[in-house]
Amino acid sequence: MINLKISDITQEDVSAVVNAANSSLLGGGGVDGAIHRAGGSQILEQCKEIRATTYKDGLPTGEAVVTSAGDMKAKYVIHTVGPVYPSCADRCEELLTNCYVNSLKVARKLGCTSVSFPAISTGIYGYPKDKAAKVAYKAVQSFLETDDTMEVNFVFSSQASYEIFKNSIYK
Ligand code: AR6
Repeated sequence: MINLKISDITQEDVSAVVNAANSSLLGGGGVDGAIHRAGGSQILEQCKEIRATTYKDGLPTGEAVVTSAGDMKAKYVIHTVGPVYPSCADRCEELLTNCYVNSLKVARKLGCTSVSFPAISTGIYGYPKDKAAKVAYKAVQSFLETDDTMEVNFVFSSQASYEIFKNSIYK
């Protein structure tokens, strides 16, 4: 099931919230800053551990890793790195698709029943919201064809972003 909603992603009561991180995994602005502030220092500690072990050179664009969600209601944070637009060039769609699919694969492995996504790359990373909406929706819809037990929420911080997404996916 796919839901669209206007909310602050840090308040989601779901198995996992997805973070629009950067490859350093050490925090930033936007959703990333909000998640680290709401979840507390546990998240950063676990991100540092991932950097010290599995991803010494940083998390590549399109990949996903998990930490706990600290003080948030969610159980997990799945961190993924969206493509930077337009320097992603002819790989923008592929890389943004990877973010959604790899995050959902991590969620499935963890036994998550509900996952909330922000509109990855559509803030600081500059991906046009209408184009990103089509890619995001298609990626999630195809994934759910193989796993229809998962509830996936697209969470928007404003009515305007919500409207752009809703209007783009049906075109
Ligand atoms: N809940 C839901 N959506 C939000 C929230 C929130 N609390 N806050 C912002 N948005 P962005 P990116 C929307 O910039 O483009 C960070 O510095 C926002 O309006 O968070 O992938 C990272 O460390 C926008 O539509 O992520 C990276 O360096 C969308 O979420 C970089 O930003 C994503 O905006 C990643 O940039």
